[in-house]
Amino acid sequence: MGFTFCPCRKCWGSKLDPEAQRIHDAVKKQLTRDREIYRNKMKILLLGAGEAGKSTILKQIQMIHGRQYSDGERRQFVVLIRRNLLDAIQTLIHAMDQLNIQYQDDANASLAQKIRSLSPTDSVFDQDTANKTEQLWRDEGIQQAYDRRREFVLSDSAKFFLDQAAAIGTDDFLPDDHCIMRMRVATTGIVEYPAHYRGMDLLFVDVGGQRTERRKWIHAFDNVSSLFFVASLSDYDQMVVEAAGKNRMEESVNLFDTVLRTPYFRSSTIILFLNKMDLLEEKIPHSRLEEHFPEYKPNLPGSGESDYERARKFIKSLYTDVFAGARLAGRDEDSSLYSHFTCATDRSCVERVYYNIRDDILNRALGDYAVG
Ligand SMILES: Nc1nc2c(ncn2[C@@H]2O[C@H](COP(=O)(O)OP(=O)(O)OP(=O)(O)O)[C@@H](O)[C@H]2O)c(=O)[nH]1
Ligand SMILES: [Mg+2]
Repeated sequence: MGFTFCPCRKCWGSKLDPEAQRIHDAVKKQLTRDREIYRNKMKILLLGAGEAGKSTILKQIQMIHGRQYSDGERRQFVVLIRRNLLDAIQTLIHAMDQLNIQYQDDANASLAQKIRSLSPTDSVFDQDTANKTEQLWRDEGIQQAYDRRREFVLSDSAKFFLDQAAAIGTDDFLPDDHCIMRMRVATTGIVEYPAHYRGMDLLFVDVGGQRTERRKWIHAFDNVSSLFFVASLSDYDQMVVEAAGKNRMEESVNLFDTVLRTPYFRSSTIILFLNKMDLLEEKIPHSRLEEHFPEYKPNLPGSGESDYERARKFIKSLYTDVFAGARLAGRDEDSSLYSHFTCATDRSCVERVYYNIRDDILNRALGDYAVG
């Protein structure tokens, strides 16, 4: 039987039988085709649990790449922001019943009845409703319910919108960039955002992080050059929206583990965004991390390290430990994890981190295609 020499450097000098040679040639041909297709393209996939901040980070990245919102687009966002506002106050009204909290003022109790009956799809969120919402938000009872928000599911941007309820109700309200970053619209399906940089076509791919959305993720796993995993630092005392009683941070860490063990990403470099550091800093003095994660040892006074810094380190270690475990269980030795603390609603913070990683991931992708 005639043998030929394999032409690739790895098996230089070894002989292949004709069938192996045929497969080898076909694979090489496919690789060359792929290399041509993807030479100037880079796909960056964002994964993470629901509400971690994936879409917000992407909105910032799009703006860093020059995207600007027109007045027409901003006007379309008004409806969504008013819906966020109505959802926030209705959630608090519902929580008042659940937690058996009384309104400070009887007049506010009847206001609450009116607001409770509004449908989020109605376009009745006018100035009068906005004023009533603001009045209710100032009620002592509603504030008590807000302080107990970890006992129910309330959007992280609720306070931001409730604090400016009356302004949001005015006819000429037009959200600025910061307001757009605080808006909450759960992603459904797979959403792609193209961008260009250094002659490369970048394709950012955003997916929905809620449980029902995750089964669609597989459709976005092909040809990923870089994987961003987004995790919230402040969800240690919150429950999963889709599964009351399940701790959100625990769910996110488990999800990270699953992603790391997915064969598609076994050798991928992972960029971990430990997001919502502003909310962690705000929350840590009031809500004890050790109540939810008993392994966490709070800071001792006089040690020179704040509780916030210590909590950040601890949460980061939950993810890095999982990465180390996945490595032991068969992840590629060369795969790396880079983590960054972020506040996605803060442009300068995302800019700093993104500039830091953009050239790196690009050089790595170019390096990959240079091989062979
Ligand atoms: N304060 C604060 N809010 C944030 C931060 N990141 C995101 N948010 C808010 O958190 C909410 C959820 O953010 P999204 O970007 O929609 O989260 P997501 O990961 O895309 O969620 P899904 O689409 O459901 O998977 C929005 O209201 C954001 O404004 C942050 O760093 N700080
Ligand atoms: Mg999203």
